[in-house]
Amino acid sequence: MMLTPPLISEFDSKAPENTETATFGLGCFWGPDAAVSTIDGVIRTRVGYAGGTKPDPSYEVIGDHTEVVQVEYDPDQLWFENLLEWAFSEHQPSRQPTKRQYQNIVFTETDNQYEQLQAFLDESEFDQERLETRFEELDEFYVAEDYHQKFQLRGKRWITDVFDEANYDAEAVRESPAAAKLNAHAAGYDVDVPFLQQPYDRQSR
Ligand code: MHO
Repeated sequence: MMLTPPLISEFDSKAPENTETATFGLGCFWGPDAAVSTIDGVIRTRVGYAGGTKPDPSYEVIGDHTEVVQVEYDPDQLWFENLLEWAFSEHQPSRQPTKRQYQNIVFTETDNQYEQLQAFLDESEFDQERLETRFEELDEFYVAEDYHQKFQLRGKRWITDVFDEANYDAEAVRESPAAAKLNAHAAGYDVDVPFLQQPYDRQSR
């Protein structure tokens, strides 16, 4: 597979401009960060802390917050309800970790998301009595430290060197649509990464 600076910057420059965000607590945020990027229509991701009251939480001093992934998606390609289906396939709704840091929380950010959540729960077969997953309105999202973002890219020099060559700093990598797809790929998911070219394609013809 060949990755070059122009391939990633071109892919990023073509990202849809109109996006919405959705935020989920689904355990240690490294995992869902990579997993959600496999979905077509997921444009960007970032991990952080939400759900608590402590101002300016950090990984070391998280207070009463929970690790969350924030997903930026294209509403023309994907509905919040599709992300709910994904979120419920990623966790066990009848179990809730005792540690607040890793709890399962579905946040809603708009009335429309709230309505989609109600519709999703009404149609679902979950035993409502045993549903431990929390539902909350998102108050504030605090972005996590750079070293937690796109965690599966850590040590994958064939990817990170190319972002360096393209002059992306840590924040630009975090916000990069290309980095999100590559993060899922690096985690071992079968994800469509349209800008990854097979190096011998041309020669073999
Ligand atoms: N304790 C785990 C989870 C980290 S996650 C960012 C680890 O260090 O691998 O909470």
